[in-house]
Amino acid sequence: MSTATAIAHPNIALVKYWGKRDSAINLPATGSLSMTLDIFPTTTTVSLDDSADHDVLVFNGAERTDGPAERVTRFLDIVRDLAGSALRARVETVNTVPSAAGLASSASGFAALAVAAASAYGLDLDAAALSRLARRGSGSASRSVIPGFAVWHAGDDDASSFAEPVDAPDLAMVVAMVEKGEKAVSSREAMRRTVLTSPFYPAWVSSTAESLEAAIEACRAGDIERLGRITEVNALRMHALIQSCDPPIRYLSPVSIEIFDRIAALRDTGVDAWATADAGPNVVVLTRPESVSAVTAALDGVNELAVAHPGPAASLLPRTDG
Ligand code: 2P0
Repeated sequence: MSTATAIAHPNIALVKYWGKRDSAINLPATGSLSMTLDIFPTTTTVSLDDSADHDVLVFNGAERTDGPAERVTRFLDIVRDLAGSALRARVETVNTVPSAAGLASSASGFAALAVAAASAYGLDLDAAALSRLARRGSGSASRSVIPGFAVWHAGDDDASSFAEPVDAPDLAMVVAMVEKGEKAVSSREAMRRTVLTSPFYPAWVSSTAESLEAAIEACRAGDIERLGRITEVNALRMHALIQSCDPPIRYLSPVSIEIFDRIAALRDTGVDAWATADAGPNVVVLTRPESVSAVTAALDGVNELAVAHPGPAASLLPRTDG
């Protein structure tokens, strides 16, 4: 029985993915830029089972038969199609990132699943192909396959929509955990609602495409200040966009806003630090590695904090069963 285990880490976007051009294959409306973290790994084992007539998902020790299990089966169907296999699988996943709290748990989850499932089903895929495959599970997972900084090219079809590495200056992130609970509206539903109802959506698409080009240029030039400014502006534009849906959605809480204010005040004292937030109230601060302690001091007493640096590619773990 073929089995494989993979590990992957979440990523935080500096220029965000928000809105799909094609939801059937997760083609994004724009490209995006992210840093894969070195904390909060997801470890996933895929074991093929020739006697089973359905897939099994065990998530953090508990068997699931609801939405996440159906999403895993739909993803494995794509892998089975590529591999020409009908075998069902047992998927055991251990996720250390607080799930569904806007900290990219689906990114590390589907990146680890893509790498483990590709191996278990005998597919030999390069990094771009793994990124494309992970994208089918969750858009942002395309970037968690890649180490460090990654650009996900929007592309115009399945073949051209994948992430690849980009050179970047030395940076760190401080994650401020505001809440760990499940968010009220999933990113998937919120993106759908945004595309359908926000009058600002076309402006988001055009301005994000411009921000992405500028951010890649800043990355390659090592221009941290420019990259940081683009990161914070893009995050606040995304949250303004999300708030403009009908019915509206608001992910940032009063504590999140307070953190953005504290980071702006810290910047006024000469420290390079910029805030961003994904589809939830947690805030992530981009900074220079030498300024991490200034950032954590500025956030003292507010939150549970975690410090992250650029992390590794999603990868297979050596087999331990001999
Ligand atoms: C990002 N987010 O670029 C943006 C910023 C959240 C806010 O990608 O529907 O879980 O699975 O493709 O990847 C979260 O959306 O959505 C996300 P699907 P995904 O990181």
